[in-house]
Amino acid sequence: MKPEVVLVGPLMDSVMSELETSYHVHRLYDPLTIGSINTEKILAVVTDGALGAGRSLLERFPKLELLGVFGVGLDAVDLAYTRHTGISVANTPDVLTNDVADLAILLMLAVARGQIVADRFVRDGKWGKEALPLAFRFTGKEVGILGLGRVGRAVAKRCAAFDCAISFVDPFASETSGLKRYGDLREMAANVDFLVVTAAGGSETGKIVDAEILDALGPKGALINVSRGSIVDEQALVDALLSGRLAAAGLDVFANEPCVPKELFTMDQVVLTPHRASATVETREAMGRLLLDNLAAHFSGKPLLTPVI
Ligand code: 8YV
Repeated sequence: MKPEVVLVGPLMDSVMSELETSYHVHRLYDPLTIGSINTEKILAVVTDGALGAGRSLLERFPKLELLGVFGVGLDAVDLAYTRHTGISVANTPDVLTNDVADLAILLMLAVARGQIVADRFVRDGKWGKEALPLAFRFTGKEVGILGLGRVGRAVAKRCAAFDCAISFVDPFASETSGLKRYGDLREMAANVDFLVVTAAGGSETGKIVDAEILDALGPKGALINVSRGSIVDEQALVDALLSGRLAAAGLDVFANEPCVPKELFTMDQVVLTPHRASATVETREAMGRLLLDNLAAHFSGKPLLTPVI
């Protein structure tokens, strides 16, 4: 008999078909079948980084053994509950690191070089008729990284190739290979051109990038966020951009996805992407493989490949 698994939200087709080959899959998001789930039989829940799994969801399945997360972020997972009840948790770290760091670089370059405006200028037929304002250089700029985990380090490595001066804030980082450490986020923000948010989301980092930090980053500074919208006070960000107290922003994540503050839509100094940092074919396939391999390991009595402790 196939183990019974609940899926919190849809996954890519290739993962879905392999999942359905090995498991009896119940879709929590399908109103037609949701009522027929025998909660006593569910042994695993599969979710993603954005949807996570809160206590009210996990509590519905008394025999739950495993939570598989298609993503690295665990801020939407009730880890206190999983630890307390002995539910194993596996996520998909490492395989997405490079793509997330690539997007951070893309956003910095797009912001500095005015890429979105330049593209629109050509498409609108303005080339040869109007002047396009000069952009700004990225090479050699000061980049401050908030959160020197896997993604933060990958961003630092890429910035080094652009001859940037790199600093970071991360009280837990050891082995920082010559990067400049700041103990205080405000102080770092005041000394960099780009503040890149790569810290994990969650209660400890909620809105730590607030009006004071944005003011320190200042009218020549840009905020880049590829981690979680919850880390930034979004209203303070909108206000700072509107008033020119902050120069620009490149944002992949938002406080209340998929809702984006509408004020940002008309700002040429802002580049927006819809939480797509890991959304490449290669990375999403690798994330799917890791998720499936973790499930297979669990149900064959082997250790998880990427357990969350
Ligand atoms: C994914 C993410 O977009 O890994 C994470 O924590 O937020 C992203 O990689 C997400 O898990 C898929 O919805």
